[in-house]
Amino acid sequence: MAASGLWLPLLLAAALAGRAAALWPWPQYIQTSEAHYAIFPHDFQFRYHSSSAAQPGCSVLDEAFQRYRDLLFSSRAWYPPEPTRKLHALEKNSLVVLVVTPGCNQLPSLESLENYTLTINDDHCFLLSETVWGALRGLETFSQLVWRSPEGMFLINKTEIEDFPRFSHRGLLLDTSRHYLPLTTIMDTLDAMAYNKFNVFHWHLVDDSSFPYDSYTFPELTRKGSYNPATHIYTAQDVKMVIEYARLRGIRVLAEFDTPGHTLSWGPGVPGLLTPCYSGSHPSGTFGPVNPILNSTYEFMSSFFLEVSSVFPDFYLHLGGDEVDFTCWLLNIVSAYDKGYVVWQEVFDNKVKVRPDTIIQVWREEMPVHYVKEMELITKAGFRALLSAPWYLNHITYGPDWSEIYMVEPLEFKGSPQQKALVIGGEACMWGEYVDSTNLAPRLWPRAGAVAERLWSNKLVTNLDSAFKRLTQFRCELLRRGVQAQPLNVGYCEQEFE
Ligand code: CP6
Repeated sequence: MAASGLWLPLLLAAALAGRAAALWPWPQYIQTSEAHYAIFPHDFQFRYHSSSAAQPGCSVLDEAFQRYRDLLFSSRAWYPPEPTRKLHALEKNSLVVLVVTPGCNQLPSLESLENYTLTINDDHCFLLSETVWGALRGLETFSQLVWRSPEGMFLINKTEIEDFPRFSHRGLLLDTSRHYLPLTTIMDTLDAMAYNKFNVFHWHLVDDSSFPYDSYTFPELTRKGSYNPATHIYTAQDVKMVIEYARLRGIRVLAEFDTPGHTLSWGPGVPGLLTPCYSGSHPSGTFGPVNPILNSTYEFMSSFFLEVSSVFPDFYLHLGGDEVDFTCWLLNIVSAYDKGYVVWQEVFDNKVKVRPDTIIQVWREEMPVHYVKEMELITKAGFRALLSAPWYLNHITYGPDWSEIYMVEPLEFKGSPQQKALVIGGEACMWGEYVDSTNLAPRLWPRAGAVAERLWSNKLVTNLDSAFKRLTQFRCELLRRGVQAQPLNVGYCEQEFE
């Protein structure tokens, strides 16, 4: 399909007509023209094609139609303006959606297809996708294509887009241990993730600082380990809500329960779990990692991971494994719960025996080797890899740091095509030591967008001028949608204070 020279994977955005210039992330193939059509908000419709596998009642799409209708039209005044020139109306004043494979009530997975084609011409305004997840991506693209004339008309250019993600795991890590993040903050972040076509929320739920996950098997964990068990916890109902909110946006929830290090907050709720530290022959009152020499540790861990394996329905769980001395841990990570696992790179570096289908997440810049080399070693050993090392959004500097994030090429390491195919994607990380709900959004956006485009768009989409212009516009669109995204440089947005 993408054969002819008419397809333009790498256009300079400025040369593009209308609002196609603002697309973020950039689609795989796009053809667009100056010709455009008017959309009339009062009776515009998203409609299911009669042969679509998804039909009214499909929660994922019914709710997405409502969200995108609101995003497009609700906060914007519209009085049919005096037509100053003749405009063609959008065909049927509708976007017709055809999903090939049913699956409205399923969860997205690592294997989910997200491809779609969007056709807007004289005869059609049509979104075709294999799955509902692809339809969600296409709806987002559609919403970014609509622009307004100076007279206030809603317009969309004649456009043909064929799109699919370069990598299937496009994640964002939030840390809810160092600072508790209210549910509304998590949901707002999930919305902004969907605008960027992110598809994995890596929920670093617990850590040394606090234990907000309310376990029903071990309620003492939050009672003794959360900042405030009345207010600063995630109940079973909260977790369910987050998972469903994410699902409706085509986002998986990858829960991390980091062990055996980073577990200080677990200690008060589970006596004997942590290794006591000694000064001379007396316990010093401080604790190390989870104590590997007690059978009770293994019993606790089995029960705890049995619980979280069923509370979090995604096939994958993140087991952590970072920043801990492995010399006393001769532990084979067990796989009794029909789950796949993601672990931090130390598990690989320390040669811990893991299942061959384990996913290794690279987070260290330089140690024990540069992250590019680490990607080579992990894939050479036959493991799948996730890249995070260059994408620490909690690191801030004065200046346009998004461009460094943007220019990372996840496959730049030396290796065979088979090795490259083992890189399933990457994650932007927002560690929480200095971040809570007051500063999360501006620190994330639009910088996380640089990661989102790197993981979605074609490898050849690396033009910084184009990216800067589009990201600047996209940031204004984020503001319009209520995301407190920080500026990329001097300038202003038309709708800044709306
Ligand atoms: N917490 C946990 C952290 C970090 C990691 N794990 C971390 C370490 C160094 C930097 C950023 C984050 N705060 N549990 C490492 C994966 Cl620079």
